[in-house]
Order: sequence, then C-alpha cells, then structure tokens
Amino acid sequence: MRPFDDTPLARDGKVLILAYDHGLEHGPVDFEEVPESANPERVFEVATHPAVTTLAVQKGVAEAYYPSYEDEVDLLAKLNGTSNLWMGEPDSAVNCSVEYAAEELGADAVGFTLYGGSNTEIEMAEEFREAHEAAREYDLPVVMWSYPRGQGLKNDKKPGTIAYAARQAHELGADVAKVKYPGSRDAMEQAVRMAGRTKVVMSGGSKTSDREFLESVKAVIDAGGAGLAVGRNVFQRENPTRILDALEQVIYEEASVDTALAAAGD
Ligand code: FBP
Repeated sequence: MRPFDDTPLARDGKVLILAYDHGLEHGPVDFEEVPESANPERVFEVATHPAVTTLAVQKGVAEAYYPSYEDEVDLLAKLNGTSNLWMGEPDSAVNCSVEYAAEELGADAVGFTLYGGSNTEIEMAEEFREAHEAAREYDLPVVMWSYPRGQGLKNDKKPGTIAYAARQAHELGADVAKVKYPGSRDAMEQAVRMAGRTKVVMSGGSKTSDREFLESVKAVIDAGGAGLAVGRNVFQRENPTRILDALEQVIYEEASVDTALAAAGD
C-alpha cells in the first residue's frame, strides 16, 4: 500500500470527504431544504472545490455522473448502504464490489459502513474483510464509516463508544475511521489515540450554524484528527462554496473559526 499521504484522499495529510449517499441512506427528505441538492450534478460541481479530497457516492450516482467529472474530482465509491425504509437490525447491503469500483467506476478510494454492536456485526465485519483485502490488491485506501449502533447501544456518541469505533476501524485495517463527533476535543483525542495509525475524521452530522459546525471541526483538528467527511452541512447550504472556503482554512491552514469565517466573507 502506498503511503496514505500520496493517495487522493489526502491533501497535506488532511482529509475532506464530501459525502453524498444520503439519497439512499435517508431518502428525499435530505434534499427538501435545498431542492437543487437532489441533482447530483450540483454536488459534483461543489466537489471540484480544492478543499474536497474525494466525493463519496453510491455506484448508481458514480456511473451516471462521474464520467463527466473524472478530471476534476476524485471518487470514493461507497461499497455498502441501505435505505431508511429498512426496519430491521442495523445492517448495510454490499452494493458494489471493489473490483467494480476500481475497474468500472474508476474509484480512487472505497468506503464501507460497519455497525459495531449490531446483531449483524459478524457478517458485516466479514464483508469488510473481503472488501479490505480486495482494496489492498488495487492499492485503494479504505474508509470505514464506523458507526456503533444496535439494541444494546443507547447512546452511540458516548466518548468511550466513539473511541471503540475508532479502534475497531484500526484493528480491522481501515486507513481512515469516520466517526460521529463525541462532543468535545478531549473525547476526540481519546478516539485519535485509540486509532493508532488509522486517520480519524469526523462525520458531519445534521445541519447546524456555521459557527457551531466549524467549532466542532476545529476541535477535531486540534485533537489530532485528520479532518472531516461531511454531507448535509455542505449540500444543505444555499452556498456550499462559502462553507468549503471556511473549512479549507480550519482544516488545512489550522486557522481559528473567526479567521475562517472572515476569509469566507462573514
Ligand atoms: P452527514 O455529514 O450529512 O452526517 O453525512 C455523513 C453520513 O455518514 C453519510 O455518508 C450517510 O449518508 C449518513 O451520514 C448516515 O447517517 P446516519 O446513518 O447516522 O443516519
């Protein structure tokens, strides 16, 4: 495997994945606030921003739109995913193989959800093993959406749970662990420590104010996290470029939130 920093997922050792698999995971409700966001072309355009290292989409969106953007955007193919219509135990169908992602879609990285703590964890971990080993053959970096959830987990953002999620991603071989924000810099530091050489990025979460969102990203960077994988906090804004300008400051320049907001025109 080539050094992580030489992969398209990284810019100066940092990561900003734009996630756009919400049409599958949550459904049309996520596009209501900004109706144009239902159009994948709009998000591919947004992903040409230099702050974005890769765009994470499902196979169907990649097949339909990536051929027009492959010179400007690096693709992260999400290999599994499930609709919000599914009412069973947390689980995620494998919708795309690594071979297909690499050879047909032209992916630069792959992503995989693991619901640690779910009754389906064993099968999901075995599916992850297959994907991880195939990704190594293609020299593609692997991002794990490491989201503990299931009947036994009442609070999936507890610091100890997020640290465990980061560690689980590390132990299973992920290059990047995408975890929910555990609420503080200290808690994020614990997750980063547990992740060893696996990079830790924060999952964006539901839309919040510019300041609140940037403060959480800043806490992640200050905790030694590599950056962010974000969807709604970018594409649910009327002006996604403005927040990406601010994120570029916080993530790559390690600027303060005030400086980032000023640079973005506040
Ligand atoms: P957001 O930044 O919008 O939270 O997106 C991150 C993400 O992991 C998406 O890739 C995915 O569609 C969604 O969150 C899943 O969220 P959840 O499973 O918590 O509903």
